[in-house]
Amino acid sequence: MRQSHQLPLVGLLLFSLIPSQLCEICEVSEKNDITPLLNTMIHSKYTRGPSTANVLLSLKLVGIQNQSLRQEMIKQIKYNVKMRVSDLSSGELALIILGLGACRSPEETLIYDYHLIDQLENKFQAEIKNMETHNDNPLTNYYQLSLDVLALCLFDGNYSTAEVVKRFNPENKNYYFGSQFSVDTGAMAVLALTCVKRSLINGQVKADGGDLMKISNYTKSLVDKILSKKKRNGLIGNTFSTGDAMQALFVSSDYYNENEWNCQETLKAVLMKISQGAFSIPTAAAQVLPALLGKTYLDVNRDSSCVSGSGNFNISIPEPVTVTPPESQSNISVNYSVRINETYSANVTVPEGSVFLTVMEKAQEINQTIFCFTMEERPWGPYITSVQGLWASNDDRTYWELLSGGKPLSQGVGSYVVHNGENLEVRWSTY
Ligand code: B12
Ligand SMILES: *[C@@H]1O[C@H](CO)[C@@H](O)[C@H](O)[C@H]1NC(C)=O
Ligand SMILES: *[C@@H]1O[C@H](CO)[C@@H](O)[C@H](O)[C@H]1NC(C)=O
Ligand SMILES: *[C@@H]1O[C@H](CO)[C@@H](O)[C@H](O)[C@H]1NC(C)=O
Ligand SMILES: *[C@@H]1O[C@H](CO)[C@@H](O)[C@H](O)[C@H]1NC(C)=O
Ligand SMILES: *[C@@H]1O[C@H](CO)[C@@H](O)[C@H](O)[C@H]1NC(C)=O
Ligand SMILES: *[C@@H]1O[C@H](CO)[C@@H](O)[C@H](O)[C@H]1NC(C)=O
Ligand SMILES: *[C@@H]1O[C@H](CO)[C@@H](O)[C@H](O)[C@H]1NC(C)=O
Ligand SMILES: *[C@@H]1O[C@H](CO)[C@@H](O)[C@H](O)[C@H]1NC(C)=O
Ligand SMILES: *[C@@H]1O[C@H](CO)[C@@H](O)[C@H](O)[C@H]1NC(C)=O
Repeated sequence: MRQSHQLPLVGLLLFSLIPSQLCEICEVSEKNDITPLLNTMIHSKYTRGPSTANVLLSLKLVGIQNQSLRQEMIKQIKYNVKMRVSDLSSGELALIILGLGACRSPEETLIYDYHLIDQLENKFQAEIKNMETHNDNPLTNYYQLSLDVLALCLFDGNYSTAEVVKRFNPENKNYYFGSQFSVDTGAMAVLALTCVKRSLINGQVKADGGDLMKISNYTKSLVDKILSKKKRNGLIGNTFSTGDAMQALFVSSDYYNENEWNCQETLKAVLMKISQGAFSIPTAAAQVLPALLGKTYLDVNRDSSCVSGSGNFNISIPEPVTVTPPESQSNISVNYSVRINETYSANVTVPEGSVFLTVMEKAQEINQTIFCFTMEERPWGPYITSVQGLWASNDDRTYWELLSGGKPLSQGVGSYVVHNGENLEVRWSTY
């Protein structure tokens, strides 16, 4: 059940002073339900790849101790920090700080050895500066700006509350992609704003009185927007935003009524998706796991949360079952289009069970000029950066949107499995 605390007179202020300890957050009762997530995270080559910080953060938050894995991940992060810290985006660095710093473990010292807080302050400033010179568009996005504020707030970095108040107004366009409110983005902002609010109340950060009021107001408005994206089945936004939304709702329970959100229902919907194999990407698994065990990114700097408590359990993780692909594959054909101002189409034949990327590669073989594309390996898989030589740009808010039957997909080209007769499209879009 969602927390059922009653604080009639004590009210908002006191609640904010003793945050979340009071909450009885809903969490999984059957630990086996999360085994597929752990499998994905632990037995994956990606553990050494770009999603390392996210996986480390997630495993530490829920108290899973696998020393060999942990050492491997820290080694990877150390390498990234040493060799290419200037190439890291602000949010990537923020996640590294959160991952290293979680649970007051020995590797926390790396944050200070490598001056990561200073570097994050600079990267955050660069985001703001880009907004000033590029029509309010950050270098990355508001999901990352929220991660930045969160990491600076939790690890005593220097940030301006006035800047946060100025930027994080819920009406800011950066919370939206197209006309759609981004639940993931709003949820991460709620976590960041909650941290800032707590610092203000505890007097750790100075601000004028109006800031606290505004931050509360923003939080309320964002929580309303998140709840308005609740689906009939309990998911909030889509499968992949629900974990972040749960975290946001855990820390903001004084901004909505108990009857506005049924945590158990949402939990059940996520568990259903897990059983269907929806979280097969380590980043996806890492993002959803903390919420399922009642944890949030705000627990990162609390000593108790990782060392003991209900989150800490002894789980033995079986080797994943490797599925052998069927012997004789049949072929399917799809109608693949690239849409810029004109639409270019081709009938493409691929083996059954192929992902979107295979279609794009096949199309490129058919006609290199019109179907050529580039991609980048990201934590969520391959990300399409250009098609026909036309490059996506954050400064212009342009990207290559993926659609099927005219509807945007909720997975990338490396994950989405195509169907016979489907109309697939990559469309030059703005967000
Ligand atoms: C911001 C954002 C975008 C921006 C990215 C550009 C920008 N301005 O930063 C825009 C709006 C362009 C975008 C596009 C898409 N996105 Co997006 N995006 C996000 C968001 C909100 C934050 C990502 C981030 O910065 N994370 C923090 C940094 C540190 O991590 P990062 O992984 O390095 O971030 C980079 C990549 O993730 C990449 N990226 C963004 N989206 C996607 C999607 C995929 C599949 C891949 C491989 C990479 C990728 O851009 C980020 C900035 O460089 C996440 C939400 C989330 N929960 O993570 C969704 C999210 C990652 N996106 C998602 C999806 C589905 C898409 C699209 C496929 C949508 C579509 N139908 O076209 C496209 C990508 C198509 C392509 N070209 O390959 C899903 C992925 C789910 C999944 N299982 O794969 C998420 C989780 C949202 C959701 N809940 O559905 N996205
Ligand atoms: C610990 O992680 C390693 C990978 O580094 C993995 O091989 C091993 O199976 C994990 N142990 C458990 C108990 O999950
Ligand atoms: C913190 O940043 C502000 C500007 O954002 C600057 O004026 C101030 O001197 C900084 N303080 C420290 C201790 O770095
Ligand atoms: C909160 O924001 C809304 C919309 O901007 C505004 O109408 C309202 O007066 C604000 N409330 C407070 C307490 O600031
Ligand atoms: C954890 O599991 C391992 C292997 O099953 C076992 O040897 C160990 O005693 C367990 N530890 C605790 C604290 O239960
Ligand atoms: C599928 O297509 C490939 C390549 O075009 C071809 O070699 C294969 O025989 C086809 N398979 C079937 C079952 O038709
Ligand atoms: C493929 O899709 C394009 C764009 O939607 C459409 O114009 C074309 O007629 C379709 N081709 C076939 C064979 O269905
Ligand atoms: C699409 O057409 C519009 C209007 O003709 C033009 O301004 C724009 O540059 C074109 N876009 C691309 C990517 O070619
Ligand atoms: C696409 O190509 C396949 C295989 O060549 C063929 O069976 C199918 O009828 C074609 N579809 C369209 C719409 O032309
Ligand atoms: C590729 O498509 C373009 C535009 O439709 C066409 O001019 C060109 O001849 C095609 N190339 C091949 C190799 O089919």
